[in-house]
Amino acid sequence: MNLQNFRTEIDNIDDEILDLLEKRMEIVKRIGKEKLQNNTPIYRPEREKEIIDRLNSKGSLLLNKSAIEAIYSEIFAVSRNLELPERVAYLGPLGSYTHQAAESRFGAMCEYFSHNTITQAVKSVENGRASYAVIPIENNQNGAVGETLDLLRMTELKIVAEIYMPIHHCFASRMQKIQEIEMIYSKDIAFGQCSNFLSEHSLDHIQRISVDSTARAVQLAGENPKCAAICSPIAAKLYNTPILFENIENDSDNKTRFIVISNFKNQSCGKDKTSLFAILANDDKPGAIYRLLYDIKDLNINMTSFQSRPKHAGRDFDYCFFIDIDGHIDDTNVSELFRRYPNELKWLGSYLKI
Ligand code: PRE
Repeated sequence: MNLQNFRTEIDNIDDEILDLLEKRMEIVKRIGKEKLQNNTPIYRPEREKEIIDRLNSKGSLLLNKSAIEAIYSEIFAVSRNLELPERVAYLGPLGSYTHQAAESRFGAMCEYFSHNTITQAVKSVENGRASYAVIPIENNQNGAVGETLDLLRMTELKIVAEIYMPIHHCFASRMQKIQEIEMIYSKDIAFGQCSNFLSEHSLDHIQRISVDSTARAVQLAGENPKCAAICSPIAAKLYNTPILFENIENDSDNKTRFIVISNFKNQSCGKDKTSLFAILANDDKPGAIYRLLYDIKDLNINMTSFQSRPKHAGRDFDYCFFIDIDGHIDDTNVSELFRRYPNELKWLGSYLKI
């Protein structure tokens, strides 16, 4: 068979795929109508997981789980947009790592709103302008994002999904010779994450300017010939700034966890995570935290994260706790935990554990 014959065969298969997708979308539209009538959530991560798991279990020889996920995440994004056009707020600017995380989950079809701060992104869901907000919550090198934890404590919105994204920084500049660079823009934590690269290339003594986001950094570096930026390769391309070095982070396992915030409750998918805030009464007395941790153990709940945050009220150096546990709020042991602390635990959402 020659190339032309192969291509004709592919064209025929593509026609069939498109016809089938059209049929799938007709059903999706009907589901959407029903959901709108019953006022139930459009985004159902547990159902999407069920579909991916089922397809993966068929044991395709050429399509592994990542390939199936990549294809279906776009199909799901198109489906959700057909049911109800999605509006997603994110911590910008355009090309930020958060923007990339948002696109990886919501695809190319929906409407995105960039915000300068995490607070503004969350507010735009609270006031109904967006249906979801995507914001960073922690990085495996730098720990928790305090602003996000504090907002979760205050808002009535819930975490409905999490996204883990590898973070690979590059060094971008219009200068061809790095010896002639006079200023480097980036985000403070990105400078720290690339300290080895900066030393190895004798860039330690160059003036550093910290800005809000790595995308903003490369935008500024792109406008000024003697400047460079530490940023994502996607942002460097977006702002037309040549990449001189790629993967310059100290640890190639650099990852950020992002969360999706919205105003509905997920159903359990059997592999869930629940986030909560513990604001304990009598926390100036011995054993206040012990009592909670004992109950978590007593109920056979696996705790996966425990972080303290300033209470911003009452005594100086007073703390509350952000906690992740395995399980869904409707699981017997998790709901029992909340029953034991009716006024001290705030439920922040139960969602598919990645
Ligand atoms: C569908 C779309 C969006 C949801 O997030 C989950 C699944 C899909 O495309 O399969 C359909 C649907 O809306 C549903 O099953 O609830």
